[in-house]
Amino acid sequence: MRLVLSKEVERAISENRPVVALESTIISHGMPYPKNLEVALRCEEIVRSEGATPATCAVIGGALCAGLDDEQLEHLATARDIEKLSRRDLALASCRELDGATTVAATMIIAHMAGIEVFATGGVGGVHRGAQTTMDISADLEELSRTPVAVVCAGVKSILDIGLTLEYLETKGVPVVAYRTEEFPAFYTRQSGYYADARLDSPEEAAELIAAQRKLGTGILIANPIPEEYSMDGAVVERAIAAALEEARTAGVRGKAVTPFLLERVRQETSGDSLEANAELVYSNARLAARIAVCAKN
Ligand code: PSU
Ligand code: MN
Repeated sequence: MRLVLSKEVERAISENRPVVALESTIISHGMPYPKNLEVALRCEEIVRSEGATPATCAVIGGALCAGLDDEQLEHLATARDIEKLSRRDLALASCRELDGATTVAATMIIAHMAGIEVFATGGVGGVHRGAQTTMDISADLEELSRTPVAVVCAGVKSILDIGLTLEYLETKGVPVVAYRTEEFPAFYTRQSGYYADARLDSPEEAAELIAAQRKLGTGILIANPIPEEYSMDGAVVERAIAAALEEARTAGVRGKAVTPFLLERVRQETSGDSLEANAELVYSNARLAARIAVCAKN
């Protein structure tokens, strides 16, 4: 497998300057065009404005890429034949010289290969509702248990079973910390009814935790709640999610199609409000991740 760093990312890493990885499944499969491209570009801008270098990750022509140019971002945002790639798909995508968007799991792998320790996204995958029978558990959780990259997210959506997701992470030895709150957030809302293992109040504290965790070779989940002014009404979100889950069940959606299907249906059910909230929480995560990356190099 070929790892390709953009010039900018390569230079930042060789000079030991802060770099923040960004994922691409959110671009190709998590948001519609043109919002997806706008969000991808804005995230890079935010990371730069905080003094770090953005490294959006994807697979292009079979190469594992960390750092993309605007043309590549546009390709990921508009082309219809972009595969969704998680850990199990990377080797095949490489052999077949595919173009693909990377999930949290696959982005962590590329980030780690490149020497990047901090990664910002919107939401991570988790244990799906009904996983007791479907066994649908995102490979993101397994990756967090084996790859030392800190993932800044806004918690997980309640399309998942949040309680079981946290149990799974505990079993796998992944620290789950919340930023400036005790509660583990539920993506569109700041509340989930579940607690994180610990609260962090500054990027410095997060950087210190990352340095300590490095010795264990395990990832960290840093949950940064959606900014108050953009958080949604929990009841509205729950209704949309219930409708989406019911539809996925009757349509018999399976495997890696489940998460994109649910995300798209929830977006439609909330008439686009959720898309705005989604964009804002990703910006907030990119900013926090950049601040953490900067502290980690000081
Ligand atoms: N959850 C979101 N938005 C997303 C995803 C999850 O709120 O875009 C994407 C991420 O790329 C995540 C992936 O890594 O879905 C998880 O997919 P799966 O459940 O198939 O592992
Ligand atoms: Mn799945």
